[in-house]
Amino acid sequence: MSIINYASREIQFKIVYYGPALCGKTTNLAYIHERVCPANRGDLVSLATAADRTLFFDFLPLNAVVIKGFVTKFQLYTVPGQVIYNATRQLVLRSVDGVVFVADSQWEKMEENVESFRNLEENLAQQNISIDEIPYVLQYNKRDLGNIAPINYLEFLLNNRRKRAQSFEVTSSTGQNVFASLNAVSQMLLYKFSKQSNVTPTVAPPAVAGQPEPVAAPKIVVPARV
Ligand SMILES: Nc1nc2c(ncn2[C@@H]2O[C@H](COP(=O)(O)OP(=O)(O)O)[C@@H](O)[C@H]2O)c(=O)[nH]1
Ligand SMILES: [Mg+2]
Repeated sequence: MSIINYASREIQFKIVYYGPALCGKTTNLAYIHERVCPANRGDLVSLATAADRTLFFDFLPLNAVVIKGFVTKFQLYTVPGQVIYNATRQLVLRSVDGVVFVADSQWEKMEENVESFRNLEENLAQQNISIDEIPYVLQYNKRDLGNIAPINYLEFLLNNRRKRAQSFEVTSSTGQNVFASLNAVSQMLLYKFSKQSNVTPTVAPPAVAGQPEPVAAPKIVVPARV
């Protein structure tokens, strides 16, 4: 649920990057963090085990669009993907506004992808949220690797609901389509918010270092250099 803070004149949206272990969630956030100019973001907090897996969450507020004088902030979280950390995933999912589901495109990860998506649905249902109500996009990540499933197959497995989600071919280690997917879910959130609150996003200051040109509202970020 978006939070409106009248004192600081901010609206906060929480976006959770969800997916199986090692699918590339932390890599997404690290890339975004690196490319967004420091004035528009906070610190990236990553708690990792010795095995280099996220234990708790990454957190990245991105200042972006101004809605009727309120600055919108996007807080980006990742969940730990391992099955045993379901309690942590439920905690991180609390009050979620939007989801980026990151699937690992490698053939041997299909079962884990499907299981993780099902787990997302279950954990949302615990909060009385249906996956069909919440803005989300799908990422098919690691498209640079050789042993990957074709997009059609991933769509068949993960994007088979009546209302199909936007999906992106991503290589998060190089940043390909990382911002495209973030922009897509952000726009969905802003659109939903505008409809509910009867206000329209107006100004979108450039959020990425080295990109002085204005960004068309309601996009929040654009890819920087390649
Ligand atoms: N080749 C390739 N490796 C990736 C990509 N995205 C992530 N990785 C690697 O996959 C491993 C797990 O990534 P990480 O972001 O920690 O996964 P997480 O558990 O979902 O947070 C790391 O070694 C990353 O460098 C990608 O697009 N291509
Ligand atoms: Mg991680």
